[in-house]
Amino acid sequence: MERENRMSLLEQLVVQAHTDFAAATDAAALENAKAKYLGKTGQITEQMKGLGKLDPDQRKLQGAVINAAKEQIEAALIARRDALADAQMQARLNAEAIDVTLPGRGRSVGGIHPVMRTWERVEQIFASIGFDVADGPEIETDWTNFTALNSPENHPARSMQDTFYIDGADNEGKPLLLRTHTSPMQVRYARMHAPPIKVIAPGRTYRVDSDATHSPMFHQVEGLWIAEDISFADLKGVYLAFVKAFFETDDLQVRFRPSYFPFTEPSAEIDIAFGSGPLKGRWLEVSGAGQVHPTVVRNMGLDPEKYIGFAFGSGLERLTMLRYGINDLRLFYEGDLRFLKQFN
Ligand code: 2NL
Repeated sequence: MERENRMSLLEQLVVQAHTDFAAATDAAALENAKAKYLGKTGQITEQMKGLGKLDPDQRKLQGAVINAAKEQIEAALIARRDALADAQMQARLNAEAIDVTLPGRGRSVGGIHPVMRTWERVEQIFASIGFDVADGPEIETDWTNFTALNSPENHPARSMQDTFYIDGADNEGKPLLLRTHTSPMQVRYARMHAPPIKVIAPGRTYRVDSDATHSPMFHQVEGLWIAEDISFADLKGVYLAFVKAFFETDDLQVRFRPSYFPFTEPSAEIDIAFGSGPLKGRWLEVSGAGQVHPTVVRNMGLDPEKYIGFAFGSGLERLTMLRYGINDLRLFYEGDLRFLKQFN
């Protein structure tokens, strides 16, 4: 009688385990359900523990019966585990369904910004005529950006309205600022190299200025040539060679028009005029230039009685606009791919 009861209890456990396993909809729930039967204090385990109290004959019989039930529960568990794993895989396959008929995405390739193209082109051309390329800090000291370049102490360029100042100061307590031109790099370079010096300094520059024709960040290239025996004619020759290479034509003229800069004396604006093409015959301003002021030569650590310097500065945006016929500076900074893709 007792045996019959136990058997029916085991049968009930098997049926109950099937039901519980079926009700488990994920792996964690299934393992919890498993513990109820096969865990340390699970019902099948408890049945096993009870065997010790039986006499040997009964223990053998009853043991076999419990084992059979245990095996059925284990089989049900494995079947349910497999079913859950299959269902999970199926769900994943559905979610990650790949439509092999879709075209490939391809790898999108970045392009070079037109101003950077000009930058690279300018470096390449000047390198080919013997100029070194110098690169330096965009955060500058008041001395290298202004004082060394003969900028008067009370000049408006030094005001907060025209120059971006940085919180903090250099180790002499002087203000730090975003360079307003790349000439401070020329000063640094000249102080580190012995003449003859032939160098260009291209790079980002910053001014508090923002409208249709001015950007607070823009690019410049400045050139510096210091030697014992050069003249304006040499500067003119180099600049003419540069613009001919840059604009890929010999059919152009260059003229120097008197102007003023604090760091050069005398100073000039350089204009060019194409002999053909859409801009034919119009004088176009492309650069400032001049003989480096004796004070600036001295600030470079050189004797102005011995050395003569010539320098020029051009806007890379301006050169780019002339080369490609771009009529609005703002196009460079908007990141509109319809514009940018035309240069790649
Ligand atoms: C401009 C003005 C110019 C220079 C740049 C220069 C650099 C040193 C010494 C003397 Cl280290 N001069 N650079 C000279 C004359 C004109 O450019 O605003 N150009 C767009």
